[in-house]
Amino acid sequence: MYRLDDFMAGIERKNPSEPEFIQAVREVVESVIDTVNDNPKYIQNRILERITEPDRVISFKVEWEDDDGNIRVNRGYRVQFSNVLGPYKGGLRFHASVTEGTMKFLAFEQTFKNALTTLPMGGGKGGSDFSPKGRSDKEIMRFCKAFMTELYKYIGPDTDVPAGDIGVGGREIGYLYGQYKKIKTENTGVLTGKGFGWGGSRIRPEATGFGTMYFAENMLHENGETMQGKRIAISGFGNVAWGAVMKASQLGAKVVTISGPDGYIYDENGINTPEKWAFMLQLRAANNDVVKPYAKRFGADFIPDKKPWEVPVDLAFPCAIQNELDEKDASSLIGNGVKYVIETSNMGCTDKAIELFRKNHILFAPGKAANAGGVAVSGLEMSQNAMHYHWSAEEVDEKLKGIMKSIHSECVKHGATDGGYIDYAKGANIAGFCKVADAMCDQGF
Ligand code: 2IT
Repeated sequence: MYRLDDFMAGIERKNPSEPEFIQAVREVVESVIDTVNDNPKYIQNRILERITEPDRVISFKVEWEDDDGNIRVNRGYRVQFSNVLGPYKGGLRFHASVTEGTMKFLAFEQTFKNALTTLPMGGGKGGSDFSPKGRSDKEIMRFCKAFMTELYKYIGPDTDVPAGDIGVGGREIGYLYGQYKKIKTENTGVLTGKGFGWGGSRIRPEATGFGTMYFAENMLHENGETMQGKRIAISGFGNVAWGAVMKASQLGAKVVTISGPDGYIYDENGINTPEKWAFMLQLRAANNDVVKPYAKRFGADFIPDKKPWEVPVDLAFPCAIQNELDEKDASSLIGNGVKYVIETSNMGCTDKAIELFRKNHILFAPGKAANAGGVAVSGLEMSQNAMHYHWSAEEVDEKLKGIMKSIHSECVKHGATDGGYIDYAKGANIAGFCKVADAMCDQGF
């Protein structure tokens, strides 16, 4: 018999000063502990101990030269968490906040998320504490090339397939892929999120944002509602927020906020035109980490140093970074009548915020379910690369919709409670965990 607090005390001892990893593990173990205790196979196979320990954590030095000729040193990481279901798969994050603990939490989450997609992918994550903010295009290229000069040793199309995450988009994937090819002379699908002209998949840039809206649509339908006319708050302004804003508008909803580290934009008219979407891409490409210029360009309000969760909305989509939405934000959303919170950043809500949503019966979708569309289309990119073929945008979009629908059904199946409330977080954790755990039992240790 496992007890949550005893098990977590062991995790805390083993992973000191990694609060995000401990938080991610606690969320999963809390959800699955009854399932584990009811299943002698999981106990005998020591699944809880084994599933919370990464296969390996790789850290390496990245040396590069800035535009003024100074030599810079950053730390690079790749955490290969689990390859039980397939090659390690997960993004690369370039952000000042990156630490070994961040990488471990993201790789752990990725393992269950990838399991939920039903595609054959294990879990991994990588990145660096390099901050692209304020860096020129040439500096980014030099950094990416130096990073890949180390990373290439550990990856391969059937071993470990990285992709983008915060600070790593199409531009960065291009430089990373270019360097991999220079070293290996190999045109393989070793990275996903590639440009369409050189092996990338249609819809991959949009996939995380589209996927989270498809997931939300499924939640609404489950509740007898539709997206039409709903007011939506979104945080962030990068790749994920961009896809989400576009799809929400296409589905007839009105997105009234986006945000950056400098504050948030309130656009009463809705962020609903191709010009506004294109401007978001410009903001991201400028590497300044600000959203304020949107306000001037489109006559919207800019609220400095605040988060968008004070705006009354029907649905909220945190799309920026871990723990961006806390207890206070949750209270203000609930006070303003929010009905659905769809976590789209990885672990975007604190545990106290989630507790409040549960207590108030606000439907809460966890990131590992709602944002799985990104990695799902990465999985489809791997399939297309392996076939030396590509599918049309319509074909990929249809597959993405099907995958999000099936993840939603899994959450409902495992997360339904007696009172009728659906605990999506619990459902996602149980569904993802059992898939990995069963495969571990099958494969031995
Ligand atoms: O968090 C994520 O799922 C991603 N950053 C995408 C990973 C991927 O391999 O496409």
